[in-house]
Amino acid sequence: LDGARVPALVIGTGYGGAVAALRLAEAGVDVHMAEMGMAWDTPGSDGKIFANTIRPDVRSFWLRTRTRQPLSNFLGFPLDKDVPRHTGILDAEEFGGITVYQGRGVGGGSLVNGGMAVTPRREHFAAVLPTVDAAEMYGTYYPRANAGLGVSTIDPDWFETAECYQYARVGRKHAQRSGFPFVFVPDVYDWEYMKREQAGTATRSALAGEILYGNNHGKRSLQQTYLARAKATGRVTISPLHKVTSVAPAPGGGYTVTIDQISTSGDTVATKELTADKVFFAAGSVGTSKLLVKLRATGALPRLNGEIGKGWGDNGNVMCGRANHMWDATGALQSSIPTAGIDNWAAGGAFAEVAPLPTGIETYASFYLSITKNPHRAEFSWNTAAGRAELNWQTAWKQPSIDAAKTIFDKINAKEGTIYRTDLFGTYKIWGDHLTYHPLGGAVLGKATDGYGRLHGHPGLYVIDGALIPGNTSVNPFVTITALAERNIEKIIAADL
Ligand code: FAE
Repeated sequence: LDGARVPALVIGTGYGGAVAALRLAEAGVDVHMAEMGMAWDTPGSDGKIFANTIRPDVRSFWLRTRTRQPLSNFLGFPLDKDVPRHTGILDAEEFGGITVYQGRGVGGGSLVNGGMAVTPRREHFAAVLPTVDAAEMYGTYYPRANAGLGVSTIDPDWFETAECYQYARVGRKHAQRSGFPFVFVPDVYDWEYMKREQAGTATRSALAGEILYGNNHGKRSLQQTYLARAKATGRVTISPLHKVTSVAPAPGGGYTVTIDQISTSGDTVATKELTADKVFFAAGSVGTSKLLVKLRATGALPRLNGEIGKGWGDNGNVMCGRANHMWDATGALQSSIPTAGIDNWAAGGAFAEVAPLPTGIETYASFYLSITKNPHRAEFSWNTAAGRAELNWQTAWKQPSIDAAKTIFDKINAKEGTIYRTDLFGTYKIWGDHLTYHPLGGAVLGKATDGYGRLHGHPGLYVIDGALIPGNTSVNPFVTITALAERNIEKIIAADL
């Protein structure tokens, strides 16, 4: 790798990166991918590649000495514990006003996410990506993305009887009794496999609480879909535990890319330099934004424009739980893959997933992750003295999200005669308003880049991940990230190669 010249370098192996690598390779271009996380292809001492949510271990968190679980408390007990510092799978990256959860490893967010694969309603698309032709997206690129990702919907008959979705049926009953539209949410999980988990004929994964730290079976992450196809072309190589730290114009054309190889305890073991004709930033909204604000401020890429770092949003994520009556048990066995949601976007600005609480015991709790129409947008900037990128999001900016979520849950609580849980995010705290799973923006399409992700000022540099999307998708984001990447790479291959 050191000293090599490559036609295309892709930074990161999440959705945007995987689409770029596959389509470039199919067009005959040799691609190298640098990924700061691990490969996640080797079982640990327990015979499993990924750890369980009930028992987080060394594999669970990215370079922390104490876990930072999204749900920090239960029945008055703090859940976090000490772990050895390791290049684990889930990064809880802390900025001043928000903790941003991200996947680390070959496959990016697809390794840790719920697999919920939701295409926004077409009437909302103009607000999601105002400069993109909706007819093209819904006619060509959303279908292409859904096919490439292996998206499907739960068998509705099985849903009615499956023990592991009792929590979702209780969620439906409460939503419908308050007059809210209830919808099935498609997913990339293999539903036939989940049926066998429930029947006891396959090793349990979704039904064993596997999700945040990876699924050992059943979930189709990018490792099984886009990245498998990319590798099968024979033109794509991936270097795990390789973190890109700089990109700058090379004297003879192209770009010099500086990459730190790191150990599993996070120490740099080698620094490499290669030259790439084209560089695709696919390090995720946060990773790409942090790199670009640094490269502009330090003079490595001086012609990047003033939009770099701007337009960042949290997709309006906010979580809450409700305490049900004893006759509304949600079940001790809960599938970790959510499959249904409450759609109050048009009326109240909230789309709430009925989420699992897979503790292994009956909790009488209903748990929800809401995606809301939050108008606040933050900006990344480079702090020269501290040598790090900062984000100016403020915790108080979650208030519009809480208000939107309350349009659903205040009404349900009034109808059912129930109350919010106050024990899940601390002591006497109702709202999980300190975090997001869905970082979006920082190099917005049509602002920091042209209409197809070409960075202004430096030909041959592209953004092709969630950083392009201006802060909100009205639903879970990865299908939109994938579809936009499919659209952009098609144009780039046709026009720039
Ligand atoms: P992403 O998938 O984050 O990939 C970026 C990759 O770049 C990562 O592998 C990084 O390790 C790597 N990287 C970063 N910096 C560097 C560097 N300097 N050098 C080399 N590599 C680097 O980006 N979305 C849904 O649609 N449905 C869900 O059900 C859902 N559930 C989620 C649950 C959790 C717990 C989390 C954390 C996220 C969830 N998401 C969900 C969000 C979704 O995973 C996320 O939007 C996408 O993964 C973002 O895709 P990107 O391609 O932008």
